[in-house]
Amino acid sequence: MTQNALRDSPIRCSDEVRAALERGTPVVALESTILAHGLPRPRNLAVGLELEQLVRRGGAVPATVAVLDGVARIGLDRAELERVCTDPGLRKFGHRDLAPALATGAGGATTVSGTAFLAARAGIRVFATGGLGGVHRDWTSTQDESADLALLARTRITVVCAGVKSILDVPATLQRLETLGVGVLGYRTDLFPGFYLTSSGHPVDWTLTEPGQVAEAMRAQDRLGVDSALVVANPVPADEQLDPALHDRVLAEALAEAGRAGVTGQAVTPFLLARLTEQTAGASLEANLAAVRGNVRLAAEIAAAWAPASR
Ligand code: PSU
Ligand code: MN
Repeated sequence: MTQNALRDSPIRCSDEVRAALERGTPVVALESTILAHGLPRPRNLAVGLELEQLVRRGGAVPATVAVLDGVARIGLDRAELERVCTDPGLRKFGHRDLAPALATGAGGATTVSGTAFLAARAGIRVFATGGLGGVHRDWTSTQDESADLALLARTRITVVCAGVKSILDVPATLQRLETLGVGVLGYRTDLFPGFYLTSSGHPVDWTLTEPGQVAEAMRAQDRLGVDSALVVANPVPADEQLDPALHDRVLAEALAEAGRAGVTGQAVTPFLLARLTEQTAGASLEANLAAVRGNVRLAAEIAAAWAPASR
């Protein structure tokens, strides 16, 4: 998109993000659902600030994405980030929610699908998150598959993540990514990561080992006209992962509880993440944060290797 088109766009970038995009210097988009609905308060604000700091240390400009008062925003100041982390009225917006939110003046944190949509429209190519949404384990009865997958199938953006949340049906999600034509690259691993766990046990077809190699794959997408996302699957370091036996036991309990409590739709993911944090006495939270930090650092390196100004 040209910068003129961006000026007429309903998407408002912060001055810092706009300047970086105009100069072609590195930018990393960050999602806000993980802050507003995925992490407990008040830790979420500290994490939001820390992630932005990590992006800066990697030589890139952080662009946290959210919808505030019916305006799609890319790049938040401290007060706005505080709002995202404290406002109990803030909703959870996938890309399908953006138009009605703009029409009604509503506010919400953006999921992977909402964030990737807005970031790509603004010209941001690299995005860091924790774990993607995907196919839920009870899909045959609920048809619950995150809108993240379909959006990534038609958005040229590079998403750095620690795989998909382990609360999901991981092999079914990998199959859907294949069907949808979304590229999956293991970063220094030939096993797909398991979000809280270093490995999900499932293989990936591609292993890349350097940020510059990922940037080359992104340039190849441009040359070929490939219009889908690249998922860079970056495992949590083994010494920071959740104990796999604890993970399996607590997850089984949380899934059974969600079933009994009749939790459905958008509420499922936040419910399960919160139950896991409680039942592991915070250990799942620490593993989640370790994964996100690693993803944000790697995203900054990829953004630096890819940025037009660094070529
Ligand atoms: N990963 C996390 N915490 C989260 C999420 C992912 O570590 O809160 C969020 C992301 O925003 C993702 C969303 O897009 O969960 C998926 O939700 P759903 O399954 O309702 O599509
Ligand atoms: Mn869902």
